[in-house]
Amino acid sequence: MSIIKFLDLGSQPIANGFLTQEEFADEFFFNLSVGLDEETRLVTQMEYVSPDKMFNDSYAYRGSLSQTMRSHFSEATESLAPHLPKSPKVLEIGSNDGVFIKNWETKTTFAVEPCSNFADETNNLGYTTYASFWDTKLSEQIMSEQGCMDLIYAANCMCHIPDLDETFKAVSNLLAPEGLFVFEDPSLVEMLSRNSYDQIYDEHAHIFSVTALNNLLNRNGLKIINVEALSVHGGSNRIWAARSDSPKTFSFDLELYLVQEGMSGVDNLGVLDNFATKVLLSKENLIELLHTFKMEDKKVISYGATSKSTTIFNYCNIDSSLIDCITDTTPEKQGKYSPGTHIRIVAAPLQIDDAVDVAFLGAWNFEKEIKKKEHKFVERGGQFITHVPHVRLV
Ligand code: DWN
Repeated sequence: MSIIKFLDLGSQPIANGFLTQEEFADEFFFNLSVGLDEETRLVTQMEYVSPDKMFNDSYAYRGSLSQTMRSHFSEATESLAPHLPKSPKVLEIGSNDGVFIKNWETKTTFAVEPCSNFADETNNLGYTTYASFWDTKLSEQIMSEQGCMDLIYAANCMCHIPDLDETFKAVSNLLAPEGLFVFEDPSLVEMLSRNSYDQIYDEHAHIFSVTALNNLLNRNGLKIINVEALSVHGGSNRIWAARSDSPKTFSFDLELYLVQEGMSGVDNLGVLDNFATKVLLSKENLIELLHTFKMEDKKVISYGATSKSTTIFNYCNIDSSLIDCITDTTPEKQGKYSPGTHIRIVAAPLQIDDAVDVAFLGAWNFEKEIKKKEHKFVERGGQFITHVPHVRLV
C-alpha cells in the first residue's frame, strides 16, 4: 500500500489530552501528516497514534453536552426505526456517554465503548456495554452472547479506527442478513470546501470520501445503499450500508454520486495539494489577526476546548500570549490546560464575561447554538472570529 503525503500539520499532542501543570513535562507529541492511499483513495494519516493513548478511562469529550447533538441523535433514531423490524436488536460502536443509545430500549440495545469511564455510565443505565476496542474477536463474542444485529450504528467512530478492513469485516460478520450498518463521520468534500483542516487530529485517522468508503466496504462484504448529507460536526455524511448479499435497496444512484464526488477532487492530488496551500495561508492570516488584537490590547478568549482547536493552536503556535483562556462546559476539561499550547481552560460562564472583546470559535460547528446563547456579547460589540472557511470576523 502506498500513501502519497500532501499535508503536514507538524508536531501535535493528543487532541483530547487536557492536562494539569504537573503533566506538562511528560506530554506526548507526534507528527501529524496526511496522505492519499493510492489503492483505496482513502485520505488517511501517514502514521497512526496508538488507540489506547487516546481512548482510555480519562477520555474527556462528552457528546451529550450540546442541544444540537441531543436533537440530532433523537432525529437519527426516528429516521432509522421505520427501516427496522419491531423490537430490533441494535448495537452502537463508540457509544460515548450514551447520547444515541438512550433513545433505544435497554434490553435489546448493546454498546461498545473502549473508554471505560463512559462504558461504566451506560452499563449503569442498563445498556450492556463492552468496554473494548471494536474488532473481529469482539464481534464474535457479541454474536455468541447476543446473536446477530438488525442495526449496527456508529457516529464519529469509524474514522477513528486505523484498520478499516478488520473493522468492516467484523461488522459484516455480526450483521443480520437484512440488517443495516449506518455510520456517520465528517465529510472530506466538506473539509476541502470549508478549509476546515482542524478536522484532522490524532483521533481522526481518516477523513472519508464516499469513493474510498465504497472501495473499502465492497472488499469486506458490504455495500452502500444510501448516503445522507448532515450538517453536524462541520458537514458529515451518514452512510447506509448492508451486507453484499442483502436484498435491501434505496432509490439511490451510487454511480452518479461517485461521479459527482470525483468532480470535487476528493482523490485528486492537485486538489489536495491546493488544499494544503490554503491551510498555510489560513495559518498566516489567523496569526496576523490575533497579533492585531494583541496590539490593540483586546482580551481574546477561545470558545469550546475542542479537539479541532488543538490542531489549530499547535499548528499555528497560538498560546496564552495570544489567547487568554478557553471556556468549556465539560467538567472534565475545566481547570486543566489545552494540549500542547497550555492555555488554561475555565468553566463556561452563563454568558461571556464583560471584559472579553473577542472570542475565537473553537467549536465553530456549533456557531448557531453559540450565537443564540451569547446574543448579549454580540449586542455589546463583542466579536466572534473563525478560520472557516477563511479567517474572518463572524
Ligand atoms: O469525533 C469527534 C467529535 C465528534 O467530537 C471526537 N473525536 C472528539 C470531538 O471533537 P471536538 O472536541 O472537536 O467536538 P465538538 O463537539 O466540536 O466539541 C465542542 C466542545 O465545545 C465541547 O467540549 C463542549 C464545548 N461547548 C461549549 O463549551 N459551549 C459546546 C457548546 C455548543 C457550547 O455552547
